[in-house]
Amino acid sequence: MDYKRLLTIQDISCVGQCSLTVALPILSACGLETAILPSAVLSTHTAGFKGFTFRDLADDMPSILSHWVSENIKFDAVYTGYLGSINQIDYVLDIASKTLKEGGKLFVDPAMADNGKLYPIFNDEYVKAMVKLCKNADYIIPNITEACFLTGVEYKEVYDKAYVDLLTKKLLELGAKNVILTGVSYKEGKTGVVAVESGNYYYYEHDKLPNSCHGTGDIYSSAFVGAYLNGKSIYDAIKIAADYTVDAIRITADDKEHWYGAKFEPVLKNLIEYLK
Ligand code: PXL
Repeated sequence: MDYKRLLTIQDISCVGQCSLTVALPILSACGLETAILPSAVLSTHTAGFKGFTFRDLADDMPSILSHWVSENIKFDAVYTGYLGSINQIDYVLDIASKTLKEGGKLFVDPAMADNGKLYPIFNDEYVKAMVKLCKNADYIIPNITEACFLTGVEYKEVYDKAYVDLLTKKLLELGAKNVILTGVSYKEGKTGVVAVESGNYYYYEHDKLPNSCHGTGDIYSSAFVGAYLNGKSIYDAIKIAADYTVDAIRITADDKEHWYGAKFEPVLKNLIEYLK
């Protein structure tokens, strides 16, 4: 059996169902050996909790990398999410170049913005650094807001296919080899995902639920990477990740207390089923 080993680099938000606390269980459910490199430790995520703690772990990255190099540790893929500080970008590029096996893939979710705004703590300098990381990626997985920040295209809530084509074209011009653009909605009650892989264009449209949850970008990207590394085609991988994310949002809908994340755990069994 093909058993792949992946490294994911993103923060530990101790509470809040995002980043590593989401990526690790999802990637494990996808049957992948998942090594982690925490980019930062926060008491909670930054979207709605007040007074969160933040410890940047960038300074640990060079010595972790040199240890891995001395042990000849290699990965089939590296998948990055929320990083948290500008000086991590060069370290992350160095880690990917020294630990990816030949033919290994770099997946970058430029987790930094949503609904037209950057997350707290990020600024234009961070966006520039993220552009540099995206340039080197095999797959980037931005939402529409992140795509706008990366390309300088004006953010719009209502748009047509020409606008989405402009975004994907500009993202590819940055240097990313393939693009997965999430949250692409052309009609009321529907949303979807665009993929451009090796010049081929795909769109998977699905229901847009009335509620939205924090952390669904991380659920989506983790499930996409997991499905893709299971050998699914790009279209099947964007579809499986979307169906699974919708399942998690759906079961969270009626719970007003659960405002900080999506209940992705009870539907992990659906993801495993979709992968069969
Ligand atoms: O889900 C993205 C994310 C990840 N990590 C932290 C965040 C957020 C979104 O706000 O605050 C710390």
